[in-house]
Amino acid sequence: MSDGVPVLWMRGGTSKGGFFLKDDLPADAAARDALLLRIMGSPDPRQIDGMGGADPLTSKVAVVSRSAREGVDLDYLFLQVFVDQAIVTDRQNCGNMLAGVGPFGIERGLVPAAGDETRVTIFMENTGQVAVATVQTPGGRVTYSGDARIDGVPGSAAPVPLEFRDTAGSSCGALLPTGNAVDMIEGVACTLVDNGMPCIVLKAADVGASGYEERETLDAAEEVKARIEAIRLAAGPMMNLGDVTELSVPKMMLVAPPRHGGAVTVRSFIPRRAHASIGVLGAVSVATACLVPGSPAAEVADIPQGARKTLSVEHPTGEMTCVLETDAAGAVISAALLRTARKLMDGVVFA
Ligand code: NQM
Repeated sequence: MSDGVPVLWMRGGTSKGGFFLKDDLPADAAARDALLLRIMGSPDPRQIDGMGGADPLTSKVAVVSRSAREGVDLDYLFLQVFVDQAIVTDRQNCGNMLAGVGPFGIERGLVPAAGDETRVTIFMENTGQVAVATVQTPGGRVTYSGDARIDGVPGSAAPVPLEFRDTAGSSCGALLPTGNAVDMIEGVACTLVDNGMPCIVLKAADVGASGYEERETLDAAEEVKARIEAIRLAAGPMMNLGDVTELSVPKMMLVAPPRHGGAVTVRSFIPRRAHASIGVLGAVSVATACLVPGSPAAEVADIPQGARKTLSVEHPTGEMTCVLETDAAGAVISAALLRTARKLMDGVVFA
């Protein structure tokens, strides 16, 4: 690999990382992961010898290929490269990096641009589900500039709307893997939920937080972090995830009543660091938990009427709007969110 590996470095939503063509990486997973650790500079809290930004949100990789599946354009494998441990995991998905996959596929010629907007259907290999991203392609080229704003990213950019269907039970086998709206774990009422991302949703007040803290305050709150990690380790097997000591799931979602006219306030841990905002599928899963009668999230949430619900999930740097479609029984059948993406660097990275 001394000749380097072609890569496009991109911001996807509120995350950032390397986008690789599958064929440019070793086929052997162990060799691929060793290479990615070198590229990111892990394990090292500063990632000084690599491209990672010393934050789980900027130590991410998308592996993309043309899909052989009927009606699908691209296959996307997300890899989380841990910052301070020599771990690369495919056991979670990432809806933020997903926002860069469509633009990347068009840039690399895997998907033809189709008019001013190109709908790209993406198979998410981590969870075996499909998403549709709409990419702005005026004149047949991807454009990254535009008027769309998302909280957690300065300025504006071209919109990349994302649509998800049938994400329930993506990693845990069922929306509520224990079959319960509430499980008592370590004395705390929790909803174990997976609507695209395995999450443990609990009231911030039940673990000694307010739910309105800044990210830095939560990262320094050792007692809160110890309590929620104990809950997470106990919940892993209950969520069909097994021993989650070295996994980046489930995510911890601390909820509180909304303060800015939204549906709910969330402080998420991913899982040991506080998130600067909130993950995409994490937000979908929390918003879904708000619709589960009797859950801690439902107790603090303000839910609009109607089958099509626009839920604003408040987070440390603003809000994320999730549009959820529900069926006659009130189950969530699809989710739509707005993201943006930006091409930062196209070149060759050395390991
Ligand atoms: O939940 C961070 C992110 C994510 C994941 C994390 C994400 C999602 O913000 O879909 O986007 O939870 O590890 O990129």
